Amino acid sequence: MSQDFFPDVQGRIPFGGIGSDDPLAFKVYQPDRFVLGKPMEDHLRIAVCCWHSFNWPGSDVFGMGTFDRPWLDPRLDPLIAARAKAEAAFEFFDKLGVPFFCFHDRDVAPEGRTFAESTTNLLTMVDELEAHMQRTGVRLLWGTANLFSHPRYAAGAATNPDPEVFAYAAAQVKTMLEVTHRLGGSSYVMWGGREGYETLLNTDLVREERQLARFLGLVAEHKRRIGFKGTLLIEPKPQEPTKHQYDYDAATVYGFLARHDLEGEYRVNLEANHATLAGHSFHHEVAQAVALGIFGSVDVNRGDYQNGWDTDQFPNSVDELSLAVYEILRAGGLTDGGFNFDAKLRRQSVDRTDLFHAHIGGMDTLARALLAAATMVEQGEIERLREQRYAGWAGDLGKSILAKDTLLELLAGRVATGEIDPSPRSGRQELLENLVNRAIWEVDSATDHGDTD
Ligand code: XUL
Ligand code: CO
Repeated sequence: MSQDFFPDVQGRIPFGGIGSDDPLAFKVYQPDRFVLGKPMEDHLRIAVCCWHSFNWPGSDVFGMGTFDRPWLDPRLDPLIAARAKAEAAFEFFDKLGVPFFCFHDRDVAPEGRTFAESTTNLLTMVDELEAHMQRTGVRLLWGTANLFSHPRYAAGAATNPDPEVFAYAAAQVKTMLEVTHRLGGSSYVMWGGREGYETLLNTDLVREERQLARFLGLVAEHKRRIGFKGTLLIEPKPQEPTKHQYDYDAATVYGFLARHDLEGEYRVNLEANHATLAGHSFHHEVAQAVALGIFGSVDVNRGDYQNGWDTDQFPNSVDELSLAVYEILRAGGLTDGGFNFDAKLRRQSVDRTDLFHAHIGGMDTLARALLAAATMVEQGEIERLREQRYAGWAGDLGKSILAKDTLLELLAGRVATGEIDPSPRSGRQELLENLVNRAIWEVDSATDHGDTD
């Protein structure tokens, strides 16, 4: 008989519609609502993360944990605590009604005194997770190894100056990749937590890049060896905790993959707050990854425009998210990726029920962004204007340039005679921005009237 860790919520969070004043009901998210021919749930593939939501006590660099999390009580035996944590997590996933979860090895099982003991702890807990997954139907979106918390990783994992640390990290990833495979995970994530530097004075950039490439090559090889069919994902981030992280952004990751013959082996897991830390919009990162053919999955959250670190707040801007979701829909939608809430509560949100408020708000925001993006796709006007802007390239001149059928001399000759004499044309940015707003507002009015299609 499992404990009731979330007594404020009895049963599944219901759909209440936009008119509902029940804070514990969805306003927009309806898993089985059809959008562009498939259920909302299959478009969004939402996951809850175990680290922020179940393994973090609400501590920060200035203070201790603030949250009411009985399963994190340090006086408990570590494995009893881990079992209680798994029970709490699955009770939450089930009540929230999400199809997926994500975890690091260290989120679900305590680190032992030796590697062998850590692995035994992990495999014991994987048995428990498997039973919870079977009981609730909640699936694994992705697994990952924590290669950044333990002091051995202070100078990085794959990029560590000590090859023994490389080997230790390799052993940890091997185990977690196999665990992810066993649990039927859709993909496997590599976030290079400390794969970067604190000072260039002690750093050999050439060596560290080679080490990282070798590590990723070994992981790809092991994936094939064990027959794991999921996608390997690199999660870009420009800095924090290191001063500079090598997987800076989607374009940097792509260049790295191309340089090391790893194209086709990895895609990216893009996180909204990592994009903004890199000086990009999340929209930019998604569009860039799609353009490079490496878009994979999303860690959905938001940053704070007034400060420069990874605040990992729950997303609440439909305006921003609908642009990113629009790019994903244009690219054909998510395949084995998903939207993982890599987001955490504020430290003052001490009640366990705050976890529900945070996820319900995030899921409603995502659902509305999906409806707005689907409206933009259905109306087709933005796409039509984009295509029209490049129409010249479908003509003889454009075709001959791209077909390498011309020379600078020939082009110059036609310009010199006045045959080619271009005139400026509007980029129509404001018109396009208005079309986006119209789509967002149309969603408002549909949901205002309690439409549940
Ligand atoms: C850290 C971060 C990680 C990865 C998984 O910024 O996003 O939680 O998502 O290791
Ligand atoms: Co993340």
